[in-house]
Amino acid sequence: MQQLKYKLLVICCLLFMGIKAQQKPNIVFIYTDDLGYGDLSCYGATKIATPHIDKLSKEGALFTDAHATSATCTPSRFSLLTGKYAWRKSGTSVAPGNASLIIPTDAKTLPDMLQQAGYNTAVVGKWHLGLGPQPTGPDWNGDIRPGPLEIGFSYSFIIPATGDRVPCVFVENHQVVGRDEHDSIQVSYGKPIGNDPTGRDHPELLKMKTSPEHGHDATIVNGISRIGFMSGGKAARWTDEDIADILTNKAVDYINRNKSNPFFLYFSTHDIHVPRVPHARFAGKSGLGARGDVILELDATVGRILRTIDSLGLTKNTLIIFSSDNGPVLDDGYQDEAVTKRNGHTPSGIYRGGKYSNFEAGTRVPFIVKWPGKVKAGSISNVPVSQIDLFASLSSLTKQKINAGEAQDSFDQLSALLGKQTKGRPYIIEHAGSLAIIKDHWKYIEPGNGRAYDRLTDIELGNASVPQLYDLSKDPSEKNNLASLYPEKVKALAILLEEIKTAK
Ligand code: NG6
Ligand code: CA
Repeated sequence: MQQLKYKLLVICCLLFMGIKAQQKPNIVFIYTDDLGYGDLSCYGATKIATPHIDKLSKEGALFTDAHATSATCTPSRFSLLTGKYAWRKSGTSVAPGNASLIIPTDAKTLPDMLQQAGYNTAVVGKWHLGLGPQPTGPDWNGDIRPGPLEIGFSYSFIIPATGDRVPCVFVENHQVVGRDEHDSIQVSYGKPIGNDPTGRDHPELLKMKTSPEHGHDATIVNGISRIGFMSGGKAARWTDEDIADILTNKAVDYINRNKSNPFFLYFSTHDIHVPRVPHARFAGKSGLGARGDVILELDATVGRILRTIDSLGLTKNTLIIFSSDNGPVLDDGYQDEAVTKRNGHTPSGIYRGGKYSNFEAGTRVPFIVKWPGKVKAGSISNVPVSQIDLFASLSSLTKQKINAGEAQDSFDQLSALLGKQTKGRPYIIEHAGSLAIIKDHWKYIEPGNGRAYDRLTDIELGNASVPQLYDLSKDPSEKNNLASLYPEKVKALAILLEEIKTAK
């Protein structure tokens, strides 16, 4: 009898532990590249329809005041994964394709924290945070480490940098996929290397012309010239048309493999970044040129991820967050008809600027959160939120402690991120050529010596030698600089920004 009672107790405990383990929600973070505030129909786009992402928003909360930390990729991703603003650390601006890993392996990262909480963690897609040791960078022909696996990911399948940078190969865990020891990969961001034709010398070989003066005219891979020189690794080189499918397949496989345990998938799609090369299924389908076509491709990708989660019965227990690493750009180096076929589409929505800009469109991005039963379906949240807070908020969700010195800039904003109408972040910091701070709808951009306008991308960068102050509640498009009218406001915001900058 005693023995039977004991057995029953053990069974109950095991069952209880099983239920508890299952209760931890899976977390899927879909991080798109260069998708603008106005690029989705759920955010008001009328020239393009994104039904799958719209569905995600109808089933969750759509945020109107959500921000990437920076107006380019590398610093936004650094901040997201470390909970520390990239501008606090030098060497975190847009990384070349052969950069060393810029996240220190001894720093506590978001995936470290989730691993500690019992999650299997994966990155699938664009990395762009460097690989390999300082100062040599990665050994493309050997073991590539440190990289994602050394900073908290259990599995990785990545594009090392961006599609427009060499080497044009995927890296799975520590190895280049399809590596051939008889055809070693060499990469150079200085002197030309190898005998592959370049876009500069052989424009007749290109299937997509580069824009004049942009630097995308080095080694040609798949008929597209890139930033940087590459030789060898012929069997490993990607075909751009297939990238979205390959990444989505890897993400789907990962979800399938981990359906019985809590997982965190950082799914970092390459669409909408240049070069924009849609699969034939999407080519010409948007009427807006390649940029519109890859938005459709991204939308289909999101649809597949949602269907996978559904078909495995994981929907209820999966928190999905969808966002972008920075704002939009039309001409980022290739003549892909993004400009000529624009047809009135406004990637930045009502906001001024775009990628690279201090103005709102640089960092104000789409942000959608779905978690059935926890986030009200079809809700819209206007509270200010920032991607820097995912670290502390997900720590709070998974009941992990953040120690002193870890994730110093990340606040627990879980309730705001789950769409509860709390106040949201007390202030937002934006980072492009200068730093800007928004508090209570007042935005201050600190003076700097950067250019006001970039001719190549046709983007207003928002740099000025004088302080700028905008009242976003009345002037969301930042047309009227009110700094000289409200010097006290300028002073107060400048002091607050300075305090945050110097905080240890
Ligand atoms: C810029 C590239 C641009 C893009 C960007 C990185 C030039 C002139 N422009 O330097 O094409 O690659 O870096 O984009 O080279 S990001 O989204 O990864 O930050
Ligand atoms: Ca980007």
